[in-house]
Amino acid sequence: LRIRKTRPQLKSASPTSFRLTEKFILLLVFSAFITLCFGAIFFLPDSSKLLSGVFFHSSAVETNTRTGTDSDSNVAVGTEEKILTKIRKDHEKALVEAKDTLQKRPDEIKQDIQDEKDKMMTFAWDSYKRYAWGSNELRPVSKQGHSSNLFGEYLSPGATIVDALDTLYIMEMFEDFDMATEWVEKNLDFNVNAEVSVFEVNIRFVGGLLSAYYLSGKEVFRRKAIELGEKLLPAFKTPTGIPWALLNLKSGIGRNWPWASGGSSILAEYGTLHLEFMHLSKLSGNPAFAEKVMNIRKVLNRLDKPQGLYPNYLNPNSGQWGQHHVSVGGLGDSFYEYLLKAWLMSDKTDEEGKKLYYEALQAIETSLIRKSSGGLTYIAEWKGGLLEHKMGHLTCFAGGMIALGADGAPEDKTGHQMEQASEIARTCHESYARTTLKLGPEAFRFDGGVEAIATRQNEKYFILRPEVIETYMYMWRFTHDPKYREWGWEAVQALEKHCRVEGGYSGVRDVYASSPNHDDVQQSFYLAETLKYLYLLFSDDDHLPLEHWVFNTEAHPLPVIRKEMTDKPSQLE
Ligand code: DMJ
Repeated sequence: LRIRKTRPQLKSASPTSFRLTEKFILLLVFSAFITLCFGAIFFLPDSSKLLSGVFFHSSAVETNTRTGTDSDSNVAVGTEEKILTKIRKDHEKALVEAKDTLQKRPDEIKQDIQDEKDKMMTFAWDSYKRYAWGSNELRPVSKQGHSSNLFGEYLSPGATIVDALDTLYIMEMFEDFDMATEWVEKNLDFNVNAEVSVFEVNIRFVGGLLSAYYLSGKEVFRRKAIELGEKLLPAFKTPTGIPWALLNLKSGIGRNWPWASGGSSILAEYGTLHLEFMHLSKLSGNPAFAEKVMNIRKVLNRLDKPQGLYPNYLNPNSGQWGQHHVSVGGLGDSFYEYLLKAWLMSDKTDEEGKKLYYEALQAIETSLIRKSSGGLTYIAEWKGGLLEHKMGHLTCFAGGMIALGADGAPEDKTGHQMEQASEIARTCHESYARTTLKLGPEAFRFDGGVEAIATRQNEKYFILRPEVIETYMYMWRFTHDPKYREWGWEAVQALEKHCRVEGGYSGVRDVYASSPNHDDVQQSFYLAETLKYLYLLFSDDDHLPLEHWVFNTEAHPLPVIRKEMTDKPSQLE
């Protein structure tokens, strides 16, 4: 009704209904106005003319500025020079202000990401809930569940649920945390005839359950973690006690990956059980867990290490090294991380862990760390005495690890190690910056005329891995250099632009392509690690302080075990 009433009123005011004399007067007023505007330009001072040049492109101003020969023009030039100087000054001031804003930016970024993290985690989690609830992972393009056989096809899956528990809690998404808890109570069952990867189940499931217990105090997580830990114990039934890589949870029969050198177990797998198993002993009162991992140390201590390095392959029957392939990336990485963290998590009482870590780091520095001709520090791989000048995305976690250990470094090496950590962070940032999508390749090389660039097609993919952001998070905590938050923000933008699809976040097949080709997998570690480290990068330092919490290799926080600590989570700071 209101519309009908209004419309006729508008119509009656329309200019088409003016009489001829009124039209004529209007025309006169309008042309007088236009004449005044143009006239004003001629009478305006020079400074305004210069400005008007912006709109009208005054060629007169340009000519005078360039020649400045006759006296009249000299006056104009003098005036214009003043104006130009002022403009230059204003410009400089603006630049300084812009720089200031850049300094301030991390705070603004912090706000952005505090908003964004909710959006990112909520979107990743909601998509999983909607399309893949109960499956291991989500296929965000085809919008369905994905059963990665890393966890065993029949193990009641839900890897994303268990991996994301602590992130939900830390980000205060409590309704979702409760929903995930209920799923664990009702569905997470280990009495299944399934062959699983001991390493993956330990870092994602045992680690995820332990963290959820320590954060929330809910008994179900403690019970399930111990139950699962007990299921893994048969993996250690080998002549040396070095565990099998794969284990059938029902029969307790283990074996190694068929592709591993001469039936070997893998350094990064058997060497990444220590933190979780120490906590399992603490929580269960059963010393067996701690004994198993301490025995691994004993076996390693007896062996000769080529140039002080640890080969990736070790035969669990003979106790001898397999192929002499050394890597701080895939197959080796988290073994080194767990030596350092074993010491830190023991309230710095595990002196052996400390010694082994710093010795290993020294050997890595001597034999694997190199600087490219363009000045980028990288960690190469070692194959039978020959260096392969390649660094994996996985290896980028080492920046954070070296920074974390720098404080306790022997022989005044703290500064040196911090420098090394920041150089590695820079190199890994470069590996992102030198791509089209601004996301890092799986591996990048420093040979054949390239630096920090993937040259092989099968090394150009990005699967939402966390290691580079993990290093930014540690570097930020130890230096508060704003560039780490800037770099983290760049990663957020790239993830949003290229990995976000309708049904969640997806990896991409080629980071150098002009547009993303999605791999259709939202990895569970994206929620466990990538989004958590991003969140912590923009949180205050007292949010999960590093003096009290040690992150397992899947970013599940475990408390430092104080000598006087009981197993009650309420006693944690
Ligand atoms: C994670 O499962 C862990 O960080 C592991 O140590 C290595 N790689 C993935 C993520 O890239």
